Amino acid sequence: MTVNEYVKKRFGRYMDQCTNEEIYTALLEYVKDAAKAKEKHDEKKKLYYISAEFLIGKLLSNNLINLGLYDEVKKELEACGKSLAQIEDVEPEPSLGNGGLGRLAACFLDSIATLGLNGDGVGLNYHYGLFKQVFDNNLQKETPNPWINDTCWLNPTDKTYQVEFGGFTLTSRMYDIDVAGYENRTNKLHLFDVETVDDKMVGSDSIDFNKEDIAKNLTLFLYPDDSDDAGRLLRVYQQYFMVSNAAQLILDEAEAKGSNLYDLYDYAVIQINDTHPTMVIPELIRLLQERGMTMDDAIEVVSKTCAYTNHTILAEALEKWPISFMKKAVPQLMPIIRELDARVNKKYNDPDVAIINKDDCVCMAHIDIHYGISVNGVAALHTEILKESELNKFYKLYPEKFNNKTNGITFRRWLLYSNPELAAFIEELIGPGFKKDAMELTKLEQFVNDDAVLEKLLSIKAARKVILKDYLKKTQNINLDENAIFDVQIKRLHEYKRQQLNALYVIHKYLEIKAGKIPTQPITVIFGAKAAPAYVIAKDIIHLILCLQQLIAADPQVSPYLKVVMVENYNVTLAEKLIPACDISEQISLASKEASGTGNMKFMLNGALTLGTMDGANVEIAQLVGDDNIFIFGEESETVIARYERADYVSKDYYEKDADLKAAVDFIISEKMFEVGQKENLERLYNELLNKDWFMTFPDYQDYIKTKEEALAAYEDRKAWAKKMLVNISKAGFFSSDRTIEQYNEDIWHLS
Ligand code: 26V
Repeated sequence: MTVNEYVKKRFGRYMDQCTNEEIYTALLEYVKDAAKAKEKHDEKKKLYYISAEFLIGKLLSNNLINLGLYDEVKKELEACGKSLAQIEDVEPEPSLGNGGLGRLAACFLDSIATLGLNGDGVGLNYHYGLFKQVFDNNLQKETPNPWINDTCWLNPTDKTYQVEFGGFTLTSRMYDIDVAGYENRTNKLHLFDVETVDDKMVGSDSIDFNKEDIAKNLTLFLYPDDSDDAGRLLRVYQQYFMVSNAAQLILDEAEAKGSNLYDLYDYAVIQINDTHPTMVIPELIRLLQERGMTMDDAIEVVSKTCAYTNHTILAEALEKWPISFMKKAVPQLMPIIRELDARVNKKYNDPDVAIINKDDCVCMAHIDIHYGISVNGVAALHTEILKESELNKFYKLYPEKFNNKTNGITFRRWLLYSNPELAAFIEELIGPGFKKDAMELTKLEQFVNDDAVLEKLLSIKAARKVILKDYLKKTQNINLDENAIFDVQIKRLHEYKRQQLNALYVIHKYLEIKAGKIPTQPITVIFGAKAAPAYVIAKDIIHLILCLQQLIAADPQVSPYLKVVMVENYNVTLAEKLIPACDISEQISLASKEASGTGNMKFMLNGALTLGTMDGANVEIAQLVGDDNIFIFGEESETVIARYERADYVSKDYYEKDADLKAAVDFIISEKMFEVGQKENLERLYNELLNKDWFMTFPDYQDYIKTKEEALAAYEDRKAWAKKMLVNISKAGFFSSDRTIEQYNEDIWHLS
């Protein structure tokens, strides 16, 4: 059946008589039917990728591409005078993730299906996801981001479970989203929800709600504010709800396929995405005991089924739940957790590796490490840091469990969909093989001295800048200069990612221009970032950037040469537009702090050059492309780790010794800034930098300025720059999530 026939059947009219909303609705059914035809149900063993976040982005075009229907649907729409781009505008983007961790989970689901592996995602059906960011008076405000309606990708199922909490029981329902692999099978993303949730607890312009009434608020938001106990406790309720449903589903499916549960690991493998799903371990043990197993047997079976991925070394992000929370929310798990703790203590007698710590908190990661088959980091450097410092004691106990799985990204979304111009050109040069085997991109190296190819790469980049300019004009009324160098930093706002360092560069450049030093090329520095609602300094950094944007735009002496743009509500859809248009990819975290980064990979694939520290996967990018094709600056992780150990960093010393740095920092609290910004916020940020600067921006400041200038100078030799772009694209194949998933399967999952 053609799309037009779907439209006719649904609405009684053909496409040319229908609204975009109606066509979208019909296309949704069309895609769902096509995806369903590719489901498989025959394999014995299944992977369950449990994650509190799946940042899936819009799905219409991606599904069409993966199902091999994109070109024909696009043509059919065009023949009726409709454009797929306009239909896509109808689709809301669900914000079911914070950033890299959730987007990684979405890329992984794509690759699992694309490789033909039997693996489903399991998570939660948040009604509003993460908040929608709006700017008001140069400050971030948070509003709800509803995405569930009658025409969305969720398919309700008849699967329901009982989930028991301390003092009450909720009935869940499972909703499924199809995950169509690229020219391969369809898997599922299972999202659990509870029918008593009351969307009306939330107004339209605020994300405040009553955190006490769990039955009504359980799945309203992703990660409610964790600055207070009520928010933190709600997160425990969410996590248990997620894993109790997952565990019941896993046992049901295994039994249905003939498992006697003593052989559960032949039917199921569970990947625990960060510690958020850790309670699946005690929950499975509990359910297996309920089904007649002894504690010893249940622990043994579960310990052979679960694997854990660590995504951060930041101490404040390693979950430790107070026993008092656990007793209130999930009292039935506490005896099991105490037993798991007792066994560890008996065996090792070391409080550092205990599950319950001296403050009566449950260390979630410790459960995963003791009672799982695998512990992996997400980039080579990150895994080394886990082994050598953060988790060293555990590494000594279980060296065989530790392994690295460098992150990856799906090239379907981040190249074929988001940059069709580049994808088509690559295909022209090396054929279509790179779509299935990303390592074929190395074939591009043969064109490194081909002027016509280099010219074309530059012209594609120029065209993508115009596309971005038009898009930002239309959607956010932002004016870009397509002739400027686009320098882009898009990621969650966090001090360790150091947007503040980039902002200091902007101030430095502004002051230079004011002093008469005019850049040879106009520069546009683009930011996109949400800050956690309770993260005060992160919000102050957003305020600083927005103030700089306003101040510079209003200064005719500076604005022709320097522009600062902070896009509102940075999300997957915006990333798809920003990344293909970028020249310089800012990856400037404090070395040792960014576990991997995945934006860095997307930029490289799209021919942007990295300006970054030796952190996360930047290290592997640098090794692959070589020193000539990347701009590296700053102190290395060993230096940073040693400085933290000595605890002798004094930011003021740097400030006092460096007049240029001092001028940039002082500008934050200048009269000019107070004219556009809030004194309180700017002074707080100034004081934070001067008296703390926990993520050590000052020691890297001069090297950053110098290296950025080198990058800007290199940009002027257009041919040399294009060569660097080509090398980056040709080496990006390693960062395909297909490679990552092959390694997970080979080393951990062992699916056929
Ligand atoms: C969590 C939290 C929770 C509350 C307090 C502040 C805070 C700060 C950081 C985090 C990070 C959670 C884990 C995470 O998102 N990690 C990211 O995972 C990506 C995929 O592996 C990786 O590319 C990023 O480098 C890593 O930051």
